[in-house]
Amino acid sequence: MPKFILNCAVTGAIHTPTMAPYLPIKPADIARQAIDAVNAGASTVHVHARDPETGIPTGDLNIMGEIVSTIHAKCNGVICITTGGGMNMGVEERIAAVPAFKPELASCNLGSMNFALFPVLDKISQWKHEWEPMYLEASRDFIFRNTFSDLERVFRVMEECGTKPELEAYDVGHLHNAHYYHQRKEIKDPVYIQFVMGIMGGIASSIPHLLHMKQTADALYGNNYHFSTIAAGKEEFAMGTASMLLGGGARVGLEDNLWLAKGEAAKSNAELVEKMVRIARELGYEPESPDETRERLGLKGRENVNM
Ligand code: KMH
Ligand code: ZN
Repeated sequence: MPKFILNCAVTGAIHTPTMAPYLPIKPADIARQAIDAVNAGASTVHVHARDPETGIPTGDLNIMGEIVSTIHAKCNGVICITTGGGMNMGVEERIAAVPAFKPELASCNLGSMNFALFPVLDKISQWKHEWEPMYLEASRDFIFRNTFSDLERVFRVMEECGTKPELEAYDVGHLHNAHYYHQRKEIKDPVYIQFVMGIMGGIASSIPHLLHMKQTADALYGNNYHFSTIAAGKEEFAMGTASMLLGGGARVGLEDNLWLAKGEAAKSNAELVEKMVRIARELGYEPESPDETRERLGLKGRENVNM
């Protein structure tokens, strides 16, 4: 059975409590859902921290510490800590969790870009928390900052911590940005790339776009790289399946998608993982175990983290 990397992104910093009643926001709930996702078949879990009362994204290391130490204590999953953080966080605050917890894996966003969340404002008028409409509206004028000097800083910090960057490519140009540093050996082999699709400001979710991202990565990295695909929203399973059939992995989770099926909200991250596992097995594929993913990506091992 061919194997694939199945990632689960548990809470993120895009969806807000009013639009996502099943979104975990308290540290214990975020950790619980991550553990359940691993038990359902995910080999890596991608985590953000939120304020336990309001759900607003936060860089508070005590909260992130509670989340990752609970996951680390209770399951064998590979923990991928965000460095994208939330729109309300600067670059230093966004990357502070890497030296603090020295994770095996952490996200690294490959370029500065627009990052729209405001379109949902047309759909919702009543909000649980005051910060929600302000946060979403702010994305109209928000630049998701990831300059080349930011990237060099992130690569240096991750190198010092033995943390592998999960390279988030929101467009083809981002693949070339990373290639420049790969040529300079500032990104070590094997390269691990997430094709991030469906974020307004980046590449849209479609099979021709996915093929273009894949063919560009093939041309730049040969076969010495691994990839996985994120598709925001309802295209999550279609693009995840296409990615798997192309030899890559898939990311599911409430960070990127709230829907189990048309009109049916996912009640947990594990439900989304279970659906992707069902699809995969129907097609003769099997999700990797966390240790198989560690081997594939050359990760430092869970005994070398600070959690
Ligand atoms: N939110 C996703 C579209 C990060 O956390 O650094 C990409 C992401 C980035 O997960
Ligand atoms: Zn994220």
